[in-house]
Amino acid sequence: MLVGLVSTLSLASVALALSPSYNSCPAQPRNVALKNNTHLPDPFTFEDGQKVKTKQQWQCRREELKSLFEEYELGTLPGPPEHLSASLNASNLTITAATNGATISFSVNITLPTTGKAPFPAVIAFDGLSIPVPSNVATIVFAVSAFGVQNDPSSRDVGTFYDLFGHNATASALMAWAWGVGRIIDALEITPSAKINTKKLAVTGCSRNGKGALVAGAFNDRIALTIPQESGSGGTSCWRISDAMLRDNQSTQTASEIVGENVWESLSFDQFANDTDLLPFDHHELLGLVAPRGLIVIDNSDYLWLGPESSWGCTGAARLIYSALGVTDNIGLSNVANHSHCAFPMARELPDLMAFYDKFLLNQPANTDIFYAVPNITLTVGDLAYWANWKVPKLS
Ligand code: MCU
Repeated sequence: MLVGLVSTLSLASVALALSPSYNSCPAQPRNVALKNNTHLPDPFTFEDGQKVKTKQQWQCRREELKSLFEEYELGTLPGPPEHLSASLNASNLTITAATNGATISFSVNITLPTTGKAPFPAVIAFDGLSIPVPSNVATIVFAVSAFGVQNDPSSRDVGTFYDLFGHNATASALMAWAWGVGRIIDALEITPSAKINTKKLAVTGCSRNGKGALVAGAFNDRIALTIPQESGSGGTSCWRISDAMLRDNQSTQTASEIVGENVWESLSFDQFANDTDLLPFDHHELLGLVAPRGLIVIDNSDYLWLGPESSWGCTGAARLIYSALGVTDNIGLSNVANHSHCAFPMARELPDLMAFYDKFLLNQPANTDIFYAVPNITLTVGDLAYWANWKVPKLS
């Protein structure tokens, strides 16, 4: 057995360096007066009515949206633990985190690439990989279902994350995983022998794990590329558009179903299950939290349950946020049907994914102007002008 290499770090002193926070932003509201809105809420208007006109103001609006997502849908994302250490043993990186007198350990499995030069870019894959990864990019498997269990409603507060934070933690399973991703990156940063370039990290997952990959990308600024695959409701679909689909007799997953199925959302989301028009946000803004970083949505319109129309409209609205920031091409959507759930159709979609890997992990120029569906999707439950009924500013 190889002798493990151990690195430790007390994170309290470097917390600021690890997660850039926008100190110049006003205090973020956790509670707002809920208003009925049958459109997707305007990303460019603060809760107090002020307009977002600059990129810097967008950073503050982003902080505001993060707080609202924490309060009303995903639960609180805790800060870094008081202590964190990492030990590398062959391909296993074991991370130990301690805070408030409790300690947890969990391991991720690293497969280094067969070509390329260390330190390597890497894809963090939730519960295993279901997309291709280039031969010069590493893969890091994070067993999310043990970290935040997601079998059914009885999984609430079960898993390694809750062993650390206790049962008063409000974080949903998706938010628990996002916290775990932050700790994996902390561990990689203090473990150069793992040979991973922490400036070139992607996160991916399919289906329920795709919902989680999106949340992890949204809440971790150190992720360069986010790849949610067939994530559906709770992922790249918008709650309001999915409800409109269901009203139109397209049997897709909605908030009213999801709150009873599993623990992907926090309990504070229950109040919106039958009234998503009251939400002060929708998932175009969750996607928008990833901006200006890379984001490619991989979809499959064979399954109505995944809400292909909802994901299409929602990602289209998110693209307007990227446009306002002047980086329209940093978000893509590739929806190719005729294959089973979570099976990646290589021949058609590999070039799309490769373009995003090239641009965001491999420093290669690539055309990421990719936004299409085969077969084509037309919004039947309200077009983009209806859903995104706000003005898109050119942020200075
Ligand atoms: C698309 O992800 C989920 C879906 O939200 C669930 O309703 C269904 O039960 O499982 C899907 C999944 O994770 O499939 C692997």
